[in-house]
Amino acid sequence: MSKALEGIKILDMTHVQSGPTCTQLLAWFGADVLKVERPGVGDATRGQLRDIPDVDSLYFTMLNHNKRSVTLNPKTETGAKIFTRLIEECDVMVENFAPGAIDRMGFSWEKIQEINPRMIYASVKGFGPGPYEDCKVYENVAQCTGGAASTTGFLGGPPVVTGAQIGDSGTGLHLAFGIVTALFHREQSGKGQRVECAMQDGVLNLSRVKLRDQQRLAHGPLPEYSQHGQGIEFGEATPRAGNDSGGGQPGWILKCKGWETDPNAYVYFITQAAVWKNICDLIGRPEWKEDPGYAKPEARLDKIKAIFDAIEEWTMTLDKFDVMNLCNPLNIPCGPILSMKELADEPSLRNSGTIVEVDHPERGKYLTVGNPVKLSDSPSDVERSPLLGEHTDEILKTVVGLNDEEIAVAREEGAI
Ligand code: CAO
Repeated sequence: MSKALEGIKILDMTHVQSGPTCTQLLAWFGADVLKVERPGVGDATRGQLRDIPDVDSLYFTMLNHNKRSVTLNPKTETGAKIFTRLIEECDVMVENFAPGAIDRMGFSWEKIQEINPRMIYASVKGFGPGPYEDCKVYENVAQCTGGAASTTGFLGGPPVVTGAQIGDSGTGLHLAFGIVTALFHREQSGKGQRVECAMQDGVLNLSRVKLRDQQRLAHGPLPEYSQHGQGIEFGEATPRAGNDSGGGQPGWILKCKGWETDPNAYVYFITQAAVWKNICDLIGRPEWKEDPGYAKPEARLDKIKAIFDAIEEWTMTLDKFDVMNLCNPLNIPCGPILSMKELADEPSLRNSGTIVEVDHPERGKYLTVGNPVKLSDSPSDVERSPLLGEHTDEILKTVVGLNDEEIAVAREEGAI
């Protein structure tokens, strides 16, 4: 079986998280990703959040699997020549430097097109065109400016950012989709094009149900928000909704047995209308099945908090996995709150390749995520991240076409 993106060469100028997420995904699918790093320095994340002295951090390794590393400074004369050759040879160039950094290296989009009209040039920036287009942006800035933070947290409390890296990894995923789309388009047009993803746009795309609710507010209160049932008025903007479900089926996080000492002894429970009768029987409230105050979803809306309190009385008597095991056969949607420890130890995630163990020459064995997208005919294996400049000579010889003497000169000049 061949890899889906075999034969595609990526000139990877990415660093930190958003861009590397994108190119790692393309590498998992079989693209040959050449990660260009500053000589002697490399991607800053190699040295950030280190757990072992002088060894590439997990932050770096978990974002740069299946890539080859070449050190190169395109700002030197020889470096610029080598970089030009790489642009000629590659199909896609990806970067997520601060706005203008690639232009300052002397490689504008116009110049890149001139060198290779088939090149797809993909960038992540914090913002699209507008007042903030020149700003540098990190994950939480994107979560805050993209609408996620204003709608996350509990009513009356401050905005909250989420641990899921929707600004960085989320935008990287959007970018990968844009690149593959542009590659598909190139098949017909023969031409490359520019692909741009702003982190603010990516976060807003993922927060769209909250923009939906913003517009619904113009027509009255949002009955499925539990604040409505508690008689709390809505303001002008979509409020923070705690653990309310983002959709039409009410849900909440409920305590399970052991919650007093285990911070993750909780379950997400959804009172899906279609299985209401099953829920009533399961929690010992069979009278709610026919009671006009509870039987229909609309009748329950002003009692959501009290209903979840009653369900919680039941879940608190059970282990979170027992809740799931009892609900599943009755088609009641729910999910235990799984800690990172529980996920790391979960055999089914190891079997599916969603969590994999990788061996690294300097750090030894560690866990990482595998490709979450599974293709039936194109497997993707996870290979360890490269050491800084591990493939410099190999790439300069086989892709750029330099000989040993030329490589030695480039090294002496500090170009590689
Ligand atoms: N050789 C020589 N110089 C290199 C180089 C190389 N191989 N690779 C990068 N550089 C230089 C760049 O040319 C740039 O120099 P100038 O500013 O003089 O032009 C500099 O290194 C790095 O640029 P930067 O401003 O992007 O880096 P930073 O650490 O200051 O900022 C970040 C980091 C992430 C805030 C910024 O890159 C950014 O806003 N990126 C876009 C948004 C994004 O992706 N954010 C998510 C990051 S993940 O949390």
